[in-house]
Amino acid sequence: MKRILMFLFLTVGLALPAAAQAPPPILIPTCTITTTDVEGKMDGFAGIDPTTPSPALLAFLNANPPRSQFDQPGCDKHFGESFRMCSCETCGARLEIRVRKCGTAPVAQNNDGYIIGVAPFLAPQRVAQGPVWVAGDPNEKTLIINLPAAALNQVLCGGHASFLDVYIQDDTIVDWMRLTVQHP
Ligand SMILES: [Ca+2]
Ligand SMILES: [Ca+2]
Repeated sequence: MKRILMFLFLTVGLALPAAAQAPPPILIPTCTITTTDVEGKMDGFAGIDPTTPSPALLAFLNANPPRSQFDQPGCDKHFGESFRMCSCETCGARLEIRVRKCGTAPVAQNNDGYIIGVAPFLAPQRVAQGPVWVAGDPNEKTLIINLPAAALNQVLCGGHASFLDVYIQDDTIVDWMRLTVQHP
């Protein structure tokens, strides 16, 4: 009996400090939903598939014609496509764009840029922007652009926007775009 009591005492004695400690915090994941939206067909630049720009992006493109569709060959055409957003609050997103140079002359693409946000892309309407091509790029590549939550949410929620607009300059052909969004 004495041994049993001693064992119980030791067991309780060891257990008490642990029981007195605060329970570990319960980690509640806040970004558990992932959605993916592909625009255009992943067909290796085959044929021509229509784009579906938002009204604001269409107006932006029409102000600077001509515009291009998915897979449309040729240079000096401006490309735009939009993603309909189900919510302006996100945990960030990643945009992949399959691109090809419009011609063999390396000069043409050097100055091509992209802008992502809400057309007409005034300063408060921009989530990301940058060059499409950098020195040494092959003729085709997948451009990957991370869209931070803070900038994305500010542009979408602040502007009450339903679309995320993507504009790509004039000497780049686009095969497809894929937007992967993390949601709360
Ligand atoms: Ca250009
Ligand atoms: Ca395509």
